[in-house]
Amino acid sequence: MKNYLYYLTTWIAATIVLSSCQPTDTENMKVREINSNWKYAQVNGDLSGEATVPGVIHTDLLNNKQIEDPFYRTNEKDQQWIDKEDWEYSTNFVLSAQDLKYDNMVLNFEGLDTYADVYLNGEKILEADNMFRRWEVDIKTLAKEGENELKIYFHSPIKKGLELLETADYAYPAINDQSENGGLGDKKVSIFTRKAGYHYGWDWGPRFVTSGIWKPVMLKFWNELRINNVFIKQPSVTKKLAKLEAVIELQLNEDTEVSVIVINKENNHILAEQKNVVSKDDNSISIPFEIQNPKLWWSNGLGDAHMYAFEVKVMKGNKELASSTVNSGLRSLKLIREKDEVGESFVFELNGVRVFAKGANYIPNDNFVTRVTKADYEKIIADAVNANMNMLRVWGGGIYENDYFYDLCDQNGIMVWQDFMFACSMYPGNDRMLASIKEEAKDNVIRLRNHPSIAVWCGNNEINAAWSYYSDGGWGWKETYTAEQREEIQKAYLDIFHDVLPEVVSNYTDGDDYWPSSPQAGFEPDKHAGYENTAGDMHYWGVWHGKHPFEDFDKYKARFMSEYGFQSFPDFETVKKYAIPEDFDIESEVMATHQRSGIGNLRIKEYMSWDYKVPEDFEHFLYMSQVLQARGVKMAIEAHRRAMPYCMGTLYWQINDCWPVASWSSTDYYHKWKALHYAAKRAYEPLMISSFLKNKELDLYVVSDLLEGFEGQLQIAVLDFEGKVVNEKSLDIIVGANTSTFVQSLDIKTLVGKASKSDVLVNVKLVKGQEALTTNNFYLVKPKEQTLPEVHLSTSLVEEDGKQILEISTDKLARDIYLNIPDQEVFFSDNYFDLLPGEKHQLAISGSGEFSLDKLQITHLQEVQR
Ligand code: BMA
Repeated sequence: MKNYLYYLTTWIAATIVLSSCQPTDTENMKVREINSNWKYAQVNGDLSGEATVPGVIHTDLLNNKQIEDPFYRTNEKDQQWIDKEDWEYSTNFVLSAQDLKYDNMVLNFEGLDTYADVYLNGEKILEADNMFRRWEVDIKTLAKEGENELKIYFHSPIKKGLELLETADYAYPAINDQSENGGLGDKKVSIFTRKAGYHYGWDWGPRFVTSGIWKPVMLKFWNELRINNVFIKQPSVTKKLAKLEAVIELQLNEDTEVSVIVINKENNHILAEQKNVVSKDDNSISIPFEIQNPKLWWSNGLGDAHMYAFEVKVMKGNKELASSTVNSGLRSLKLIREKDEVGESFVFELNGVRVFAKGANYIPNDNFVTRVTKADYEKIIADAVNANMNMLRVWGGGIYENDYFYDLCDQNGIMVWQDFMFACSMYPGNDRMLASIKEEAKDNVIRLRNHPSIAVWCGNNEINAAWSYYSDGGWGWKETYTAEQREEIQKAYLDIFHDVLPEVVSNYTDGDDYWPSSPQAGFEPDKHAGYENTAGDMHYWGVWHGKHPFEDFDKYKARFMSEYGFQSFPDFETVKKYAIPEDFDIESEVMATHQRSGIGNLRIKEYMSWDYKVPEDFEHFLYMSQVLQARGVKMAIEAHRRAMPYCMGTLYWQINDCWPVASWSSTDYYHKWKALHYAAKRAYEPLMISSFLKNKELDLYVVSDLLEGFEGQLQIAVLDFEGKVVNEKSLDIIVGANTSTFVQSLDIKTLVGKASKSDVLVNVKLVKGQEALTTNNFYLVKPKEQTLPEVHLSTSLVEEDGKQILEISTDKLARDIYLNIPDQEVFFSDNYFDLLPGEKHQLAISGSGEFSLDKLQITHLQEVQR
């Protein structure tokens, strides 16, 4: 992993703008990006300036110093006027006589956000209305030699939305659309526009409804033929043989005889060659081929995520007419839903292995995604890998991510649960909307289908549950509508999620799995998810929304836990970036602006008071909120893993943030790991010892993702906080392969003997032969019921193999040790850990500048709970 400083500085510089596809020039195809000399202008006002493309109006105004940093303090409130304006973007590009000689010339818009009228040399060539679509316009007849003028008129998405609301017969639910913050009262307009839902606000996000050219604009020229698309289908992949099929779609001027070659770029080996006569109307070529003993693509933890590069060349005689390279990994990956004694399984099977999915939900990395850099993407995926994850869910209220995101998931063995972009709202289902959704789905499915990481396509986030009756365990949205309206909204729902989307997945992928809504208790639309499902996936928000205690994570488990979580505040170092000392109170206006869940602060305080003393001090409160979040989510992850193979996946809400905010995230906007990310890394280790505390017993489990079982030993030591051994025992166990093994219920009275259970901890080690494989500590009472001793910590800093290693030890038990160097960008390879008396712990420090022990700040639970 590259060091944190590298990511941070690149992030701050934020100069590398990602292009969603890599244009390649070949002899026959010329690609030119139109990304320079763009200007923007306010249509009904005076603001104008140089524009960055790809970009959006907010970042252009910011770059030209016409607005302040949108994320600073309460600036968001003053910037709500921007989305009510129309904006015009324009540039000129020059075409040579040579350019005009090409038979074909198109303008490609990889993404326009959102209501955009495009004019070339004064003529309207496109009316775009869906942020998620790609557009291509033939400009052969309109383009001229010399200067060409390109103008894009962006209509205010809010004004357009209001017009659509006017014509609608009723309002639609959109619980996270912060219309009030946008000055619109209760007018929720987000649902009318195919645009990222979170732009309109969310319970972790601000409201910035952007406009702009958010993906590259390209000019493409070619002569007789071009490759529109290559799809490497994988009809059958086993260890011994991959049966594959390259499906190549061509676009050509006239019927032509071509030969097509498929090459394995790794060794330049020709995998297949086929002669075809292709016509203008029937231009798809299918070439079967095989690879013996293929190197398979595995998810993180199970093996290499091997990628193949397939080059396709279209030849006419000896002349290459077009070529294209597709990267893909060979694997069979299926969502297995089969009936069993308890219900129906929900498990991903990769190359015949039933994989327990470990990961998190993922949201866009910024409100202004065009400034997310390659380094940001690399960092977030590295953080997922580093935390032993193998799956991320690209959640439906954001965007279909950038190609680079999926490339990284491919390379790192991170499976992707891909939502279509629909979340927590009902949507109109008129013909225009359905047609737009269909094209959006096609564009994105075709763009992403070669990525081996894509594990499932999911219709939407939480809509099935939200729409259904209270009595069915739902949120009861339908109860507020008349029978007629209900029928109409329901029809739109079924059309989108049970007709249009599954049909696109089935027509344009190689049998990829589709799941209509997350969560759902079965495929059929009436299978609403509640708290008791024995089929499908589950979002468990009893902890947090329902005020259930953390212990209930063990009670409510389904076949796949695709959401659950708990909030925390960001690190103080992060807070200092958006707030000033007078704001340092969680109820201050600035801190409240950066906390978008109405119940957020209350919930954090209430849960904190159940398990800890609630500190008065601001910094201590931030720290405690992170320790609390980590404690809760760790309990959840362990409960879900203990429930293997009944439960086969756990994705907590959420790995990242789109701005600096109090939220459910485990890494913040600046990629700073919260206590939760460190806890998740431990809880997601392939081998994990876990326990569940009952009244009189401690149930011990060992969970293993390893594909082979083994014989080992559990060494159990009951220690007091000064390190004295109160009791010890050792158990011979057999650790099952790829499952959870219940070891024993330990009687607490026997375990602690004369000691008090509030004064001891249970340290358990898993040992195989002489090798210590993993360890975990368990406490028998809540933290606030413990009297933690005063501690003396010793630290030293050494350099080993060019790395700065911090060694830390303690005389007595120290809990939740948090290391920080104020005002310095540092990454500690471990943090927020417990240290046993006499234990020495080594961890690496990386980041900017010299590290000095004098500046090292150590916080621990006993200090904060005093
Ligand atoms: C789930 C998500 C998000 C939301 C989160 C926290 O419902 O799907 O909509 O941000 O919970 O409330």
